[in-house]
Amino acid sequence: MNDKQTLTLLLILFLSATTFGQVSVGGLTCELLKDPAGIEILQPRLGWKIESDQRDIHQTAFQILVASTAEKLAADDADCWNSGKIDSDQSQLISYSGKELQSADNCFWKVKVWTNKGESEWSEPAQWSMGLLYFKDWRARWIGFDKAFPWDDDSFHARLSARYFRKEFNLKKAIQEAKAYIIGLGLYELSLNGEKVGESVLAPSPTDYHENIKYNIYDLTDELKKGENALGVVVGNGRYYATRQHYKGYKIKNFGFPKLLFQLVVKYTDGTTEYVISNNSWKGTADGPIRSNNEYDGEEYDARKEMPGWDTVGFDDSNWLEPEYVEQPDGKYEAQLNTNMKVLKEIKPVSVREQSPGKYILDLGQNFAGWLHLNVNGNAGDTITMRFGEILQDDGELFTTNLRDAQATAQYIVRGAGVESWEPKFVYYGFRYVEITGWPGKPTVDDFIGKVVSDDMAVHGTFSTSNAMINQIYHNAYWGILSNYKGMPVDCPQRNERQPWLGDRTVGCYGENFIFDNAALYRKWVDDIAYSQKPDGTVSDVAPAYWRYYSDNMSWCGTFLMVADMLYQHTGDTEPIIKHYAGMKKWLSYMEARYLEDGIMTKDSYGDWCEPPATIEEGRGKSADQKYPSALISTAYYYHYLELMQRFAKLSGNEQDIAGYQEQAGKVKDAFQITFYKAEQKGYGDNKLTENILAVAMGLVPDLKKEEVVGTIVKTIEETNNGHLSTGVIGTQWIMRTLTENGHADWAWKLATNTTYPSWGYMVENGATTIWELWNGNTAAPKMNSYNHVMMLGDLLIWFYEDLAGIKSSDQAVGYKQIEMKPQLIEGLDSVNASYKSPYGTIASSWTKTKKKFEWSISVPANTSALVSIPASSLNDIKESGKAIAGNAAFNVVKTEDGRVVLEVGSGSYHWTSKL
Ligand code: RAM
Repeated sequence: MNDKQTLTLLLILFLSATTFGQVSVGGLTCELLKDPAGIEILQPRLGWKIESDQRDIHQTAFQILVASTAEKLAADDADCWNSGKIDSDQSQLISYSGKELQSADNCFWKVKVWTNKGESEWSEPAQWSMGLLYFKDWRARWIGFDKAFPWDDDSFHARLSARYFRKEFNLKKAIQEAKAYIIGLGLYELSLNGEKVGESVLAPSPTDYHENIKYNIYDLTDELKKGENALGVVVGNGRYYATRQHYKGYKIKNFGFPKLLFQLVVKYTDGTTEYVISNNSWKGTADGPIRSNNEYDGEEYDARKEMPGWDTVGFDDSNWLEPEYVEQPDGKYEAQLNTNMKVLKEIKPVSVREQSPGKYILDLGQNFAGWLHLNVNGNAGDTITMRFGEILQDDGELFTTNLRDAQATAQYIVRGAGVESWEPKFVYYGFRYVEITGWPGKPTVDDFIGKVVSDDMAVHGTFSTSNAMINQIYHNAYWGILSNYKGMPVDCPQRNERQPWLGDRTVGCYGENFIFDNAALYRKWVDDIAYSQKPDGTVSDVAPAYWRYYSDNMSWCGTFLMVADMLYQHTGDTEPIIKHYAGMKKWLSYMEARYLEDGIMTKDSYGDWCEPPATIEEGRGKSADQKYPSALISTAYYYHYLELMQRFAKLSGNEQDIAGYQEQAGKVKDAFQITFYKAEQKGYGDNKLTENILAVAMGLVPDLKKEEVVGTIVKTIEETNNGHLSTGVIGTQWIMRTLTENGHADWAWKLATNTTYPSWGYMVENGATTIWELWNGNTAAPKMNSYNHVMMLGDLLIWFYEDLAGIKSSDQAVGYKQIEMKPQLIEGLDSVNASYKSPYGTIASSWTKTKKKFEWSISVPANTSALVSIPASSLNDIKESGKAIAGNAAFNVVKTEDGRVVLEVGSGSYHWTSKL
C-alpha cells in the first residue's frame, strides 16, 4: 500500500467511525413509558430519543426489532417484529405492527436510526410486557372478610383494622419467570418471605371501583426461591371502605369491606406453569397491629399486636381465620400504567418545642403530604398521639379548624421492646407541624423523619431566575403539585375532602407538565373523567366520582377536553382524544340540549370560584364558599371547546363534525358579543378582570375592539386594583398569557412579583411554603382554607416556561417536534435558567441580560427544530458562539419584527449574543 492508499484507507476508517460516533439512540419508551409492565393495547406505540453533539440532526429512517426474549433480541432474532428499514422522520409514537401479542407476553426491543449525519448503532435493549387481556386470565378468587370485627366501628368516623392475609407454598422446580398480579382494595402492601415487594406505597391508584380497578404487576423471578415461600398481603381501606360511613343523604360513595385478588404465575424452566392464587387455602386475620386506617382520620397502630414472622415460612397461623369468598367488585380490571406512590424524599424536622407540659410541637419546615416516621423507646402500652396541621395558631398551638372533621391523627402504642421504629401504611397527612403527646420522655428532632409520599413521577423541568420571589413561588408550586398527586390529582391533601376536582386542573395540568412527567397520571385521569360520565352525557365535577356532584357546568367538566388537549400538546399523543371523542361530543350535546339559549350557555356552577375580596378587611373572617354562576364564563368556555372540538374532530377522523362545530362557534361568538359587550365600558359583562380576560383569551373579541378591551384589562389592573389581579380560579387560568400575548408582559411580571394582597408573593410573605386555596387564605373563615391547593396557580407555570424561559411547543408540530423559543425581556428580570425534558430530549434555555447585551444558551433536541426569537434590531447585531451569523446559510431567517430576529435552527446547542 502506498502512502496515498494508506491515507485514503485511514480517511475511510475515520469517516466511518465518525458516522457512527455522531449519532446514538436511547431513551426508549413504549406508550411513552419506560419499560412498562401491563400494556393492554395490541399495537403499543414506541419511541426513542436521538443524541448527538452535532447540529441539525434529522432522522431519515429507523428499524425496530422486537423479540420474545432478551437472548433472541441480542442475537437479532426478532421473532415478534422486524420492521425493516423504514424511511421516516418519526421517532415517537410508532405503532408496533408485528406478530399478534397475547396476555402476559414479554417483548424486548431495540432500535437503530439513520440520520442526515450518519447512522446509529443499535440502542440498548428495552422492554415491555402485556397485561392480562381477558377476564378469563384471572384464575384467582376474591377473598376478604365482609364484616366489621368487634374492635371495628362503622359509625361516621369509620374505624376498621387492616386485614392481613398469608399463604405458604412450595415451588418444586427451577424457576424461569414469575409474575405476580395483585388488586388489594382499597390499598395493599405485598411482602414475600418477610420482605416488602417493591417500593410502592398506598397502591393501587384509586378509581371508581364500580367502573374500573387497577391491578399492579410485580416480577418476582429473582425473589422467589425453589422450595418453601410465604406471601403476605395487608389490605387497608383507601377509598374502597369509604372514610365516612352512614353519611345520610350525602354524596360519598362507599364500595364495601377491603378485599384481595392475587395471582402468581410461575413458569418453570421445563415449560410447565404453576399458579398461586388467592382462595380459601389462604389464612387471614383482622386482629393485627394496624387497628384503624382512615384516610381522613389517620392510622392507629398497637405494636403489642405485632405478629413477628407472619409473612415468612413456618409462622403458626392456627388461630388465623379462613377468608371468605367475597363478591367481586363491578369495575373492569385494568393494568395500572401510571406510577404508584412512593416515599420520594425524607425531611429532617427543623425544631421541636414543648408547647405545654407533655405537649410538643414539631416543625418540619415545609408543608407537604406524607407521614412521620418515628423512633421511640418506651414501655409497653405507652400511647403516643400525633396530630397533623399546616399552620400554628398565634398562641403556638396546632391549628386544625381548616381540617374540618378530618382528625388527621396518628396513634402509636409502644410494644416495649427497646427502640421501636414506626410509620403508617395506609394513610397520609397534609402537614408541616405535628403535635405530639404521650411521648415517653422528651422527644428530639432526631426521633423523627418526615416522609414525602406522592406519585413516583420524574421531575422533568428545572427553572430559576434572578428574582428570589419568583424562585420561591416556583418552589411553592413544586411542593403544592407534588403534595396533590395521589394516583389522581386531588384538590388538597389535608382536610376531609381530598377530591379530584376537575376545575382545579383545567389549565393547571398543562403548567404542571413542565415540572413533572405527569402524562401517565393524566392519561389515567382523562379515563377517570370518562368513567364518571352518565348515559345521558353528564360529567361529574369530581373524578373518580367519589362525591356525586353532577352540577353541569362548562369550566369544571370541560376539563375532560382540556386534559386530552394538554396530553396532545405536550406529548403529541392523540390517543386520549380519539378514545374519548364520542364522550366529549356527547357531553357537549347534553349541555346544549339542556342549557343553550340563543348561543348562550346559560348554566354555570361556580363562577370565578374563590375570587379575591377587594381588600383583606372585606374578606376577613368570611367564608369563601360562595358561588356566583356566570353565563359569560360558561359561554366563553363553551366557545373554546367548540374550537377544540374542530381540532379533535380532525385528529380523530371525525371530519364530518368540523363544519357543525365551526358554524356553532360562529353563532356563539356573535351571541357573546351581543349579550355581553358594553360599549360604554369598553368591556364585557360587569367589566370584571376575569370577564374581559376570557373574552380576549378565547378569541371572542372582534379585531377592531381588541385593543380597547385589552386597554380595559390593563386599566383594571393598574387603576382599580392598584397593580394587582382580581381573578379567581377562572380568570387566573388565562391572565399571564393574555397579558403577555397582548404586549403587556410587564404587567404580568408585576402580578408575578407582587408581595401585597392579592398575589402569590403575599402567600410567601405570610409564610406559605405551598400555594393556598384562597388569595386571603390567612384571614378568611377557616372552614374552607387549605394551605396546599394548586388551583390558584392558574397559568403561572406555563408563563414561567413558555414566556420567561422561552420553551414552548409549536402548535403546528406538537409534542415539541417544533419548538418556539421566545423569552420575554422584562425590566427587572436579568436572567432565567430553565430546562424541560421533551419527548425528543432535553430543551434548555438559559439567558442573561444587561442594558446592552443579551446572552442566551439553548439546546434543541435532535430530530426537532426551533424557531428562535432573538432580541435584536437586525441580523448584524447577533453572534453565535462569538461569530457573526449574517450570511450563514445554517441560520434560516424567518422574519425580523418588533425588535426581534426570528431564526429557524436545527438541533444542537447554540450560544447567542445580541446587542440590545
Ligand atoms: C372546593 C375545593 C375545590 C374546588 C371546589 C369547587 O371544595 O376548593 O378545589 O374545585 O370546591
